[in-house]
Amino acid sequence: MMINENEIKNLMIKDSLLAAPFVQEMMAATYNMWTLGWDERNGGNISYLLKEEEVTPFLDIKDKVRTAILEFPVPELANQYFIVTGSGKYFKNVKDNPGDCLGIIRVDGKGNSIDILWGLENDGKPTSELPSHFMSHIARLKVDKNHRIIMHNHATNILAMTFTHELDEKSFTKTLWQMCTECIVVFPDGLGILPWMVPGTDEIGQCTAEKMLDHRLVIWPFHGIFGAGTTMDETFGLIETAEKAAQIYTLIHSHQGGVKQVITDQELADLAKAFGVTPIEGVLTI
Ligand code: 2HA
Ligand code: ZN
Repeated sequence: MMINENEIKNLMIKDSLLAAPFVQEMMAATYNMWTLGWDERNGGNISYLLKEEEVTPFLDIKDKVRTAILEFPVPELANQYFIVTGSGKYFKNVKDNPGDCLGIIRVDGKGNSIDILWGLENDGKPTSELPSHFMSHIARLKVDKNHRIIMHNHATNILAMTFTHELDEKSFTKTLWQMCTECIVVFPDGLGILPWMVPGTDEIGQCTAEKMLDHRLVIWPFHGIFGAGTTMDETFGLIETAEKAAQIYTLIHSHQGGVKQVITDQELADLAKAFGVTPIEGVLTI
C-alpha cells in the first residue's frame, strides 16, 4: 500500500500529539474523575487554555479540520487555543480514544467561530457547556492572568449536599471550611452557588462567569460543580478538597450521634492567618 506524503505527515503529527503534556493531562484527569464516580456516562467537561507555543511543536496550526460557528461571540478569547472534551463523550473512554473524545480548537480573530485543529473525530462537537466554559475563562482571566483551566463534574457528595444544606453561599462555605482543616487554606475565596438552571445555556454560562469573578468554585445545585485554576492539578485538587469536605459533612450528618464539636470561627481565622490567606468577608463571626 502506498502512503502519500500528506498522510505520513498526518500520521506522525497524530502520534506525537498524543505525547503532548496537555493531552496526557486531559487523559489522566478525565480517567481519574470517572474512577472517583464524578463523571457517569457523558457527565463532566474540561477546557484548558493553551499557549500557541505549546501547540506548535505537535500540530501544524495552519491546517484546520473544520470550522464551527459560535452562537455566543467571545471577542475576548480571539485567537486563543484550547483543548476541550467533546459533547456527549464519556470520560471513561478518553484515555483509550483521545482523538474521538477530545479536540484542540482555536477561536477566530473576531471571536465568532472556532477552528477545530485536531480531534473531535466523527464530526464531534466541543462540550455542550462551552458557553459556561468560555465565559468563565473570560471572567477568571480578568482576575488571574495565570488562569488556564475550567473543570466541571458531578462530584457526588457536593451534589448530595445541595439537597441537605441550605443553598446560602456564606453558610455553605463555612460548613465546608469546618469539615477539614485545610479547606479554608485551599479555598479562602469560598464557593458561589447558582439557583437551579437549565444546563448548556448561555444564561447559565453568564451566571457562572459572574460568580467566577469572586470564587474559583461554583455549585450548580442538584447537578454538580465548576472549578477554575492555573493548572490541571490545582483545579482537580480544588474540587477534590471541596468534595472531601462534603463527604465528611454527609458522613457526620448521617451519624446517629450527630456532631459533637466543630472547628471554631476563631480557629478558622487562626488557620487563615497562619497560611497567609484572606477568607472572604461575612462568613466568620469573631
Ligand atoms: O454533558 O455534565 O452539564 C455533560 C454535562 C452537562
Ligand atoms: Zn454536568
